[in-house]
Amino acid sequence: EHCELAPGVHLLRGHALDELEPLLAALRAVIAAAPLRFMRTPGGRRMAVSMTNCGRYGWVSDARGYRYSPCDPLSGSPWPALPAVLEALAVRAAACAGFADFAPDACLLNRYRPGAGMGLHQDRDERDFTQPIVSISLGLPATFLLGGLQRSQRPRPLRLEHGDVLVWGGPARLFHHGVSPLREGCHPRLGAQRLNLTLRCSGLDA
Ligand code: MD3
Ligand code: FE
Repeated sequence: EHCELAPGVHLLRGHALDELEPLLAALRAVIAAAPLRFMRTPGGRRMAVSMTNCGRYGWVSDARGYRYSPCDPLSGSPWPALPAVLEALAVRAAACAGFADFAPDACLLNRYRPGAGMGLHQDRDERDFTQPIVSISLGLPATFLLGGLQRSQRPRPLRLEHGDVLVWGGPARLFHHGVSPLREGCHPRLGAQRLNLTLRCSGLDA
């Protein structure tokens, strides 16, 4: 099932389910090498969502600001490689949505526990806004908030479920978005959590 929610926002329901077990095995290996951790905002507050990365670059936040880094600050080592199963899934989803040459070099892995959410924001730490972003949702469902270019635009709630893949680019690339606090629950495969993978092209190698 494929629908365009707004120009440039494509929802591919259940797209991540075909290769779920290889995907989960790959994520387990990523988390073993680069553990999930609560980063701090530049203002010093602990984020509600725990995060890690894989791929050539990882998104990090600390007192120095938000940026992409080739190394995990916890270990000083490069982030784990982007698993082939994950890259293939993201490239295929982007192509389905009309973005033929998606070349992700960064994957942020977010883990939401019940009660955790993400405030309305734009993804603008990348250098290349011509490339789309692909987001994969696993585990407990979440209410995603889809806003517009203007922060003042009232966001539209959208339920994202286990296996859903969202691609956004073009006119939607800089839309505001957020995630409502996760409801309590226990997913049969993933337990009391939601995992979100966000694949991006940082543009750092350009
Ligand atoms: C933007 N993560 O890590 S990704 C982030 O579910 C982040 O963990 C959220 O925002 C998460 O920066 C959401 C999905 C997403 C989906 C649709 C969008 C972001 C979007 C549509 C327009 C703009
Ligand atoms: Fe975002």
